[in-house]
Amino acid sequence: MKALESEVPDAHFTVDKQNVSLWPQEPPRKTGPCLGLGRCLTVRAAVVLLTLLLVASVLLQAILYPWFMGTISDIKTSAQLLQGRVDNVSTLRSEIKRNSGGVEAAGVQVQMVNASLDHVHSQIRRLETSVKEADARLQMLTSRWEEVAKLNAQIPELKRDLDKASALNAKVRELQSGLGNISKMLKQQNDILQMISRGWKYFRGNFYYFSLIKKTWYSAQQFCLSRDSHLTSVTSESEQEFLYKMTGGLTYWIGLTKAGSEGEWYWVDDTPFDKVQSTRFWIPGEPNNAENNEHCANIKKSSLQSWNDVSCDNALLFICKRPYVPSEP
Ligand code: 2F8
Ligand code: CA
Repeated sequence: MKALESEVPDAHFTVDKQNVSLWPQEPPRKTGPCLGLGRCLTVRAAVVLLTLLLVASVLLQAILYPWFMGTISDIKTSAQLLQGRVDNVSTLRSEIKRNSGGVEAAGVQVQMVNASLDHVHSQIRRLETSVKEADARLQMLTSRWEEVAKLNAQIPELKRDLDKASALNAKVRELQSGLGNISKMLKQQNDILQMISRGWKYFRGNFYYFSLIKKTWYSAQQFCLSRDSHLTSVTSESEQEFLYKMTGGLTYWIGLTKAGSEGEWYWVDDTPFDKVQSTRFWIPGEPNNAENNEHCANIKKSSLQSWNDVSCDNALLFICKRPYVPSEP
């Protein structure tokens, strides 16, 4: 090896535009031939090859480096984009995880909303049914309303008819009342006529019976009682006048007595005896209770002053009196 180093000087090379030259430390003399032909070729070939390799390397570097660097840059960019997307995916995943609970809750709420919607839907159907029914009823009411409107239109005429009917009804009631009164009067007249046909006289609400036979005062009262009456009382001047005019001058028992009392006059039909008002009906000087035995009174004269007291045992004509009580219809 040392021998070779000593024999071969350090190689230097230059590259110009057309040639690649390889020479020792001291450029060889061009005039000197290679020491050995084979070795020289080999060296030259090696030099050429190395040169070519170097050139190729330089060219490759010159060409491929930008491409390579661009590719790396693209790869970096892609990697950065990918990293960004991975980050986005991670963010999205965490958000999805975070929102999964919300999604589940939202799902439950959606189910609830769906249930509510079903309920609302069924209610809407029911409402639709109700609306249809209401519509049918409304139509029915409308038709009835029209009927009512027609009837309302007839109201004025009906009111006039009603007024006429009311007036007629009032007249009918008036006539009925009149008829009732007439019927009542006819009934009363019939009652009076029946009593008159049996010999009774009628005067201002009372019937009077003027006997045809004579009796003692007590027997006469018993007879009157058997005819739902009493010996007559006299309570007014008109009644007194009626009675004395009917006697025709004959003497009749009346229902005035003091028998059984302590000297006080009383009416046998329980009418209160007005001593003062009755004074005008006595014959002047009467009652004198002649022989201390005159305890019953009669109508002796045909005048306002017609009463006389006599013994109750005398037999005289007598007058019965019965109040007229209209019978029920
Ligand atoms: O003068 C009055 C007197 O007249 C009669 O008696 C005489 C009467 N008696 C009879 O009628 C029975 C009395 O009563 C009367 O007071
Ligand atoms: Ca007398």
